[in-house]
Amino acid sequence: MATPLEKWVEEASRLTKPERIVWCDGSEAENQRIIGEMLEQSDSVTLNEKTYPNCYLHRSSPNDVARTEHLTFICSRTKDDAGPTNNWMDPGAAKYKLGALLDGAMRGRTMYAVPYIMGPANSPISKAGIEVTDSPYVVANMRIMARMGKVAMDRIGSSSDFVPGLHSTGDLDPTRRYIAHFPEERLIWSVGSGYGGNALLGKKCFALRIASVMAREQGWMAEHMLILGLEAPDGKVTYMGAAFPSACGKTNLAMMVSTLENQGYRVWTVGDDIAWMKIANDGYLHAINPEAGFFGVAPGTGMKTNRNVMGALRHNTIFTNVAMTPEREPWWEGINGAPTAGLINWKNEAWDPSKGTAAHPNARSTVPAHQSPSISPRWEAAEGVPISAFIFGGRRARVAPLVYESFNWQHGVFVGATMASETTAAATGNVGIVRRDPMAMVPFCGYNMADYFGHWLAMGKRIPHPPKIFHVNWFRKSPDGKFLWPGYGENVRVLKWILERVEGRGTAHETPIGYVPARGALTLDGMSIAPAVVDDLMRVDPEDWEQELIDIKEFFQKFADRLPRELHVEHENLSRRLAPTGVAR
Ligand code: GTP
Ligand code: SPV
Ligand code: MN
Repeated sequence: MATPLEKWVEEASRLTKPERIVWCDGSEAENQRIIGEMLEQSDSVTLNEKTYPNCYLHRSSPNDVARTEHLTFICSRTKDDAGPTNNWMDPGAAKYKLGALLDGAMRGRTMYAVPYIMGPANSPISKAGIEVTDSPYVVANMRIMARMGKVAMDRIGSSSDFVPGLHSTGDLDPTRRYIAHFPEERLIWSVGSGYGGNALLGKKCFALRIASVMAREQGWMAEHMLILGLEAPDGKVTYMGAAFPSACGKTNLAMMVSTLENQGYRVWTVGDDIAWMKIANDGYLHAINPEAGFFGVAPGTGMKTNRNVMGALRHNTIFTNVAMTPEREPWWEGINGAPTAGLINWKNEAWDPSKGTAAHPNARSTVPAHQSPSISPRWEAAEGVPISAFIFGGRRARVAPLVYESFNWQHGVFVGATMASETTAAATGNVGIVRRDPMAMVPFCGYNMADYFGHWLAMGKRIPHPPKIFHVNWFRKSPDGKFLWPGYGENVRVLKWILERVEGRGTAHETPIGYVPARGALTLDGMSIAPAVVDDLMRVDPEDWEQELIDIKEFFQKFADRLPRELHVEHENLSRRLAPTGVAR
């Protein structure tokens, strides 16, 4: 008798009609075979075997270099269940439309059946999935990003407790590209892209869009958050989760090289992109990293900004859309000084500075998590790690101070729900436009965000020891367009203040938007920064915030009656705090 897993793969193959089906076991021998197929079938090369052993460069189609949010759909039964921040398609219509594109899409190709687990194999918080795909590049990446193969087959066995995902690169034509999620069925169909979050279905499609729906139904949380442990001089490690939008610094914060290491402060990495969290018996929210690798942004990463990331990607790494030196080493803007002669750009052409950057701005590396020098000894702990602080943040050239603390959980949910950030190259479209991106989840929430805010509010009531909620902004600029804060390893100074606030120490100054560090509360020794710049970083300008109030109100109106009333209350509270004289607004 066929198992539900076998039956589903059989069904997928009836639709896509591959020449053969290969069930992946995850072994090293199989991996080498699949990399061989990747090198044969796509624009991929082996990098310098001496300096970058077992590393490869894959060049994707130039029209397929980032997530495509306008082609991503939540196919819930009703449009209202997808909500105003998602694209919606009727599930039947989606099956019909994508079905036509998937019909025979794997003719003459191999279908790889990739069973996988999101989370440590022995964790009760983990979940299983299967991805069938016709892309060897996707298989090789899934092997790094998830626990793939036999371990997942053993777990799934004859059960039907897995999330199925059907992926075909199709013809890579963006007019025939769709990433569709069926939340009621817990099903994913993706066609027409071979890139990142569009194609590695365990990541954004399952671990965020489908998992967010499951989490709400089952009383847990699936968030676009890094997980880090901050070690203090006494050796105690405090865990924090931070939600920043795509390409806004999660990987760099999670893997940071602390500039306060000489004072005993050190950062340990548990995860860099996604957190699954459940309330544990100790009354804390416990987090696991559902992923097994990092799919990190390359540009901007160098020995000066992040030695840990650079150390991690020296072996067993797949680079995507980076440039290559004549020595066949990977190269990108920010890696280490000026480009050398003879550089090949990400499109496999001789580099010509007049034709743009050598590496694509969303070029990435796929690295096994355990290769990071900063990996936490508890990163695979079955019970997860207890979270003491949540940190929201984004890219704001203006308005948002370096760091502030919310007054309480409900206010913290308002801070997360009203987050805004300048758009980045992680998704196609304009870069640098400020948009509201609540909890960094706008591209990843699988249901109506008004209900998602309601879920956050409800969780706060259920967690006996809820994390304190903070907001940071590493990207505030001076009027001449320069970053005011050096960022990267210096961000540990902000984490140290957050830790002190969590422990009831650390002095703060109350502002209408929350608590900012009191003068002198932020440890700045060993750093050259003018006191006036620190004041600029902390400034809460009432005029800017009055404009925020207007923008937030407009954003909230999208959700109409479905928005929890607590958020209206918080909007009124902020409005009142900004106008202590009681001027009506
Ligand atoms: P996703 O993988 O898309 O979710 O991105 P992420 O949030 O993990 O962002 P990542 O850490 O990869 O950083 C994105 C870009 O921001 C890179 O070019 C970094 O070099 C840059 N960056 C990260 N942290 C800082 C910082 O503290 N200051 C400044 N100025 N830039 C930063
Ligand atoms: C993001 O865009 O938030 C990423 C990269 O982490 S991708 O996997 O392409 O979604
Ligand atoms: Mn991300």
